Order: sequence, then structure tokens, then C-alpha cells
Amino acid sequence: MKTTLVLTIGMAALLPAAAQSAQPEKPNVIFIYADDLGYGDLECYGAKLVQTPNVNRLANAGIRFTNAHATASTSTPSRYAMLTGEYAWRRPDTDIAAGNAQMIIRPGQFTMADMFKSAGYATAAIGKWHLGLGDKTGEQDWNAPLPQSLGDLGFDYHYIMAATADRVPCVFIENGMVANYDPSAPIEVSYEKNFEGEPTGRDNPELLYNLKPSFGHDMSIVNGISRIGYMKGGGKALWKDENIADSIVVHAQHFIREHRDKPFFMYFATNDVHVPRFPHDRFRGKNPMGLRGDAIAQFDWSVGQLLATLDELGLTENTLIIVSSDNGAVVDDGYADEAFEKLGDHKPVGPLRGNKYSAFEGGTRIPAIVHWPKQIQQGMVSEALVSQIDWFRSLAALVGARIPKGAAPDSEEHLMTWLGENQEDREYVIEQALNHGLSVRTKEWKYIEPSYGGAFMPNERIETGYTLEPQLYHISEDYEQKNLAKEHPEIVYRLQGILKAVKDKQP
Ligand code: NG6
Ligand code: CA
Repeated sequence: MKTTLVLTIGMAALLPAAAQSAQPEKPNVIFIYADDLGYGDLECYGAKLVQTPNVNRLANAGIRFTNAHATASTSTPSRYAMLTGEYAWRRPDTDIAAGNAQMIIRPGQFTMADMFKSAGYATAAIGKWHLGLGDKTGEQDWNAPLPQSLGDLGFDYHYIMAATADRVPCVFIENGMVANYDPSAPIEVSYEKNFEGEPTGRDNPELLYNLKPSFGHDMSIVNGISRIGYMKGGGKALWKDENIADSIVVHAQHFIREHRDKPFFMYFATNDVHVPRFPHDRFRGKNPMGLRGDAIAQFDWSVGQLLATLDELGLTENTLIIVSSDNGAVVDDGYADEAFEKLGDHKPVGPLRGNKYSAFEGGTRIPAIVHWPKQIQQGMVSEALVSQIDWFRSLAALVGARIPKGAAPDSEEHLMTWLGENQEDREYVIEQALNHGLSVRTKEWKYIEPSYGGAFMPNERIETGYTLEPQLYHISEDYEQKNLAKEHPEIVYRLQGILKAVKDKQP
């Protein structure tokens, strides 16, 4: 029965308008996309030292995936792939983007937002962007409308941070213009040199009254925290880190209210739990883990705020919510926030090996929860092997959108798996590490191709998984402990074959 309902919704868009009114309403779709939230960071994934009641609510009534994967272990490539349906490594310019990178997704590409828009949805992006803005790296004029922005990518409304909270410019950008723009403080940004007379974390550590770096992050100072890159000006438009969650939540709630009467798609990308972790005072000190735990609590609060708005408007029933993360967890990512010192028994990546940046699973296996009361009537756990790259075609099937030839080339339709109708696995998932090394993961096995780079990232104390030896792990046996490449050359060949075929596929 459930399957029939889904197909009916999918076909609705293909029917003439008059016939459509008799069809079930299309669900709203909200991605709640955390930053650097690890496989073990939520209570419903085993965390004990921090409470996440709002995410638990979604997990208890929805589907909690235990084998879901981002396509990359850092933000820019992971988000690029998720929003375009194309693996980031097919393009040379999708590494962790600076705050003054040009817009990476080209205006002509058909994005997830274009897909929803074509199916009659109002679309919004709120929160962390990190995929570039404007048409030329380093040449944006931040004091005027940007010539290229998310409006060119199918988003009707956008209220975003250009990159990350640890990168300048430290301002929100609303519909392609700096929000709360302060004409008395024109904005300049450079990733090459400082502006004369401006203090930096390196030269003026006495000005770092909120957070000091543990490594890197020693350039311009905003709100008593030094960042990556240099900026000047901003005035009243500069954000305060402790208010970022509130700001994005309020704008998201406003968008939901405004669009309560028509289907909407909202990409809600939190700053939590990325560095600098500097949550609002009201989240402080309630868990033993310090700022990193407080940031998880703040993330959960944000989820709760959106749910409360949906509940109040009677929209929860027919809103499909996906909660997930762009990449795995990292503990010390460059600020002296005592994340290591206060970790206690908390395991940010659960039982996995590696972290953000790694080729190991800790880099790319992420929490993923799907909640849609109208369709999913009881909570369940799915062990199906799934990838975020498939949201594009799976959701297109759900809303009846047609995808132009050549668009979303790496995305596959696995709607029934994502809705918990079955637990059919993807044949394989592809994962990209910081050094561009690729892995192929099947349900049973993982092959990590040989790649250059040290076995550890010393500052972050992270095991990278980079080695010049081919690695093969029997996931179901021991996660990624014993390299079995020599014992099972036939499996290595098979997985290398998959990887070669995917690489050779012309998008
Ligand atoms: C690294 C930053 C790290 C983080 C990361 C991007 C340093 C030393 N480290 O270069 O703090 O910002 O980039 O993270 O600068 S991501 O989740 O957005 O990919
Ligand atoms: Ca990230």
C-alpha cells in the first residue's frame, strides 16, 4: 500500500493541473545537514554524554540508517556531490573552498534545488554554504550584489555563510548581498595578505578573548576569535558566533511560515559542530564534554526549533526530513576548545576507524535519519548500504521531477530504500579522502586505493588511511583493522574494477 502512495505522488507532477488537485499533496522536504557531526555523536547512535532529544524523536518515529555514507570526508566535495549528483573528484576545483572562492557549481548545472523547483517547490538554502560565490575567485565586491549566487542554482531564498565559521568573510549573505550591510564599514577580503593596520591572531593574541587557535586559524580577528583569511570592515554585519544557530533557525522558521501553503524544499545546513565551536551561553556546561558537546546540544536544539514550527503549523505529518552530516567527526580541528581533554568516554565516530579527512570509515560514514510521518508510520533501523549521492534521483522520483540528460550523472534512484520500504543495498559506495584517494565500499568489503600522504595528520591526531599499499578490509568482521589485500587478491581486483569503471564513466 505504501508503495502505491509513493508512486502516486511521483506521478502527480506528470498529470495536468486539474487532475493534480485530486492527488495527495507533495511533501515538503527539509535537509537538516550538520557539519562534522560524527557517526557516534548523537544519542540515537549511541552517544551517552550528550542529550539529543529532538533528533531522537525523529529517529524513533523514522528510519535510522546505520550504513549511510557521504561521498567525501570534507565539506566542499561532499556538498558539491550531494547537491549536483556528480562526484566532486570528477572536477579539479572542488577541494575545501576559501571564503572568496568563485561559485563552484556552475549556473548552468542542474542542481537539487533546480530539481525541486521544476516540480513546483519553493526552495531555500540556509546556513553553511562553502561552495563559492561570485564569478571570479578573490574578486568579489562584498559591498554590492554578487553577480553569481545561489539564485542561479535554483534557490529562491538564501541566507548563508559564504564558507565556514573559521573562514572570512564573517557575515551572512542574504539573496546574494551581505545581510545587515553596514555602509560605514565597507568589506574587503583577501586570502593572500592582511590589510594594513588590522590585527591578526598571530600578532595580537591578546585580542582573542573568545577562542584561541590550537593550530592555523591565526589571521583576521572577528568576535575575539581569529580565522583563516583576512578581512576588513563589516561593522554591524559581522556575525557573533554565539548567535549563528539562532540566526539561521529564525530565518528557516520564517521561510517555513511563508511557504506553509505550498510545497517547499529547504537545505538547512548548520554551522554546528564545526570549529570554531562557540555555542550560545544557554547551551554551555550541561554536558561534561565542553564546547564540542555544547555544540551538539545546540544542533539538537536547532532541530527541535524547526520541528516546533512544523508542529505548530500542522506541517509535520507531510514533511520529509533528512538529518545527516557532510563528513565524519574531528575532535581538535584547530581551536583550543578542550575538545580532546574533555572527551571522556564519548566516541565521536562510534566504533569506526579514522575521522574527518580520512580514507577510513570515520571520515565518511555519517548519521542519516529520514522522518516522514505520512509515509513512515513506525520507527525502524535500516542497515542498507546507502549514499547521499542518491538523494538527488531518489527525491526526484518522489516528487515526479524529470532530470535533464547529463545531469546528476552519479546519482541512482533508491527511493524505496530511503523510505524504508526495503533494505536493498547500493551495489557500492565511493568515498573520497582529503588527499583525493578513493575507496570503494560494498556491504562486506572496503578497498582503499594506494595514495600519498602521511599515516597521521599530526595536529589533529587523525589516522588518515593513506598508504602506498592497496588496502582491503572485511567491514562486517572488524571494521577496518586488518588489511586482507594479500589474502584476497581476487576481491581487490573486483573492487579495483568497480572503481575503474566509475572513474572512466564520462559524466
Ligand atoms: C581545514 C581547517 C579546518 C577546517 C577544514 C574544513 C586549518 C588548520 N584547518 O583546512 O579547521 O576548517 O579546513 O572543514 O585551517 S570542512 O568541514 O568545512 O571541510
Ligand atoms: Ca564538514
